Amino acid sequence: MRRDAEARVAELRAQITHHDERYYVHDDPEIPDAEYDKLMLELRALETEYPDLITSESPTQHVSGAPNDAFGEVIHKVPMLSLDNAFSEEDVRGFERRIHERLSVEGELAYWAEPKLDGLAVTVIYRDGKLAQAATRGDGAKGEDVTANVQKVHGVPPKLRGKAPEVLEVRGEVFMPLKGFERMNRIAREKGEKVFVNPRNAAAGSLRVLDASITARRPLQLFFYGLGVVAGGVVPERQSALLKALEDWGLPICPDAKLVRGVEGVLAYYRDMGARRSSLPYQIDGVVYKLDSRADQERLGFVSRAPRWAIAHKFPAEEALTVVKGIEFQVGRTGALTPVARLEPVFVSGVTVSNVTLHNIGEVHRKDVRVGDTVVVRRAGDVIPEIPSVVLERRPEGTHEVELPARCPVCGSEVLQVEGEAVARCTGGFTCRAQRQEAIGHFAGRRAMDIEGLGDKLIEQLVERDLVKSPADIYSLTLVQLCGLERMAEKSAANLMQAIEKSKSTTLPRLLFALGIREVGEATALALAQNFGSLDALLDATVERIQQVPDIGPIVAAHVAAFVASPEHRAVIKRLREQGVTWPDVVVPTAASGDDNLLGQTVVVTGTLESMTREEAQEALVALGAKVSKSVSKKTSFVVVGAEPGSKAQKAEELGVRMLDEKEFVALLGKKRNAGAQ
Ligand code: 9MJ
Repeated sequence: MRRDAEARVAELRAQITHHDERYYVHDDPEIPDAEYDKLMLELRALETEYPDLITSESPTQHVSGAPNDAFGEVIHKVPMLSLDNAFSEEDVRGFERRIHERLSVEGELAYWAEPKLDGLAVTVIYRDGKLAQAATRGDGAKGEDVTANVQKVHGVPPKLRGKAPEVLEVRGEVFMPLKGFERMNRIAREKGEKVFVNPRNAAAGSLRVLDASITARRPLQLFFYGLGVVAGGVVPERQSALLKALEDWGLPICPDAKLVRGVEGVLAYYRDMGARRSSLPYQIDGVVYKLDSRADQERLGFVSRAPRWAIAHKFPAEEALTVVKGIEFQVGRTGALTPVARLEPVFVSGVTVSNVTLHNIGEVHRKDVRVGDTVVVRRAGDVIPEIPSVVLERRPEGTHEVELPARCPVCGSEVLQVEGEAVARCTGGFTCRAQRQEAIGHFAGRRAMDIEGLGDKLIEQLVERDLVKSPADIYSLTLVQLCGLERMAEKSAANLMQAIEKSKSTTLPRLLFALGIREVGEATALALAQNFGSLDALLDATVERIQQVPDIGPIVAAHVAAFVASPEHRAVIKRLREQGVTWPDVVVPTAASGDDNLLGQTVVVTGTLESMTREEAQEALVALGAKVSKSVSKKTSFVVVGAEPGSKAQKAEELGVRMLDEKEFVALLGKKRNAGAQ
């Protein structure tokens, strides 16, 4: 047993030392922080069980990060420590219990709670109010001189305001706000330069550069949160007051920190920040609690590498490692082949992830993801999981680069990738079952024909059994056919028949959108409807005429022209008509209709209408060429006000925007519709 432990301890120390070097020296870690934390936890557990195995060189006993020789060396007079981690509520309760025991106090204590920024710790010395020196944490005892770089960080004052101590050493975290990180990576990607895997590495890699003009061009920020040496003056006794003093001297501090009471207070803060985490402008990996009384902080002191009076309460990991079991290609509505990585299921950020989309073949090659690879899986907030990188060091022997299949995995048709386009497509069109299924799902969707109850599972069966080959087939389905489907009771079949019947009466913009013409979304469908007025006019249009529609460029125009020219699609439209699908024509402005039409007018509908739902009112307006908006502004042409209107009517009143009641509105609709029919 002991033998095993000894060997494992040596192995863990070697691994941790390797990962420390990747993280602290090269700013280029191989594994997510949570994986590193696991190694550290295991080492700590073994050292607790076998205390005689502890040596002063163990990574548990010191702060990692040997300084890089290229920078000048700075000795920290007050060591720069790291923080102990809490991963559960129990850990936090243990932390607070130990504080009470050591201080022999009862009752609630006050804590300063702040976000734990994911960046690079630095210390900055102000002498006589002027920025004199800045350094990285390094190994905690000595760091790198980054004075020139820190001077270039946005918001770091060269001089302090007011009367600060003669020597004031302040500590904080340099980080890169998310917006800046995304912008910087986008530019780097466009130029074909190296992109950073996360904001922390981007911050570290932007600060630890010998040419400070590079730092100046990077969107860095610094929040201060603590002290080093102080001489020739006093600072407040409480952590909360200290932060206020730093702010008064002009130093940037985190706006999301606050004073809380007792263990319930810190846990409430944790939950609150957890909920806000994905909407914060910067990346955090947890929160930090610090005892508010600095006199008590001093009484508690430190253990090995961390203070006893502070703890970092980590959030669930947003990144984890797993293995790619396969890479498959899914076929979408327009035939686009999307590579999807099938993963060994892994728990990240509160959910189990087993599939991750890789968007297109170019992305697979850029990241060089292969079957058998160990990859980082990332899921931030409610965002769709992604694979930011591959752990190349763990690639097994004999892997192959992923190749684009020559034939569609669903129908066997040829796959084509147009030069200069990221997406490869199956050329099977409606003969491809996958495309058919997706096209019918789109057609039935809420924003298209809105056939309630016709979901993916049902469509899958209908297509599989060849009951529906094109959208028009939906309208010849019978009750008997529907009842024969799996998990379909008579009642739901009858409801579905009703929903199908109801969808027959639609609008031209909805129909155009539902047809699934490539590149034609709702806005383009509306523009086409408003410009051509009727489907027949569009069916007769040339590509040049289509391109005259505002906001429609040559590519979209070519897709629309190809669609209306295709005999297959014309047949579908003919059959839709034969089955009783109808849509009124849309009023097209003419010189004669002048001011009398609604084209281009912006209308808001508010309150409850008696003769129609708000959605119906909005659709009627759109069919007449109006733009429907959700909020009232000076640009609003008029507001339709139903019963019990809210603040929108009030706003219209204030702005002097014209208001119509339901009667006036119905009269207006009648007049316009008649005008359109002439
Ligand atoms: C971060 N990373 O945001 C500390 N930290 O305090 C905050 N780090 C810290 N405090 C003492 N907010 C050592 C490190």
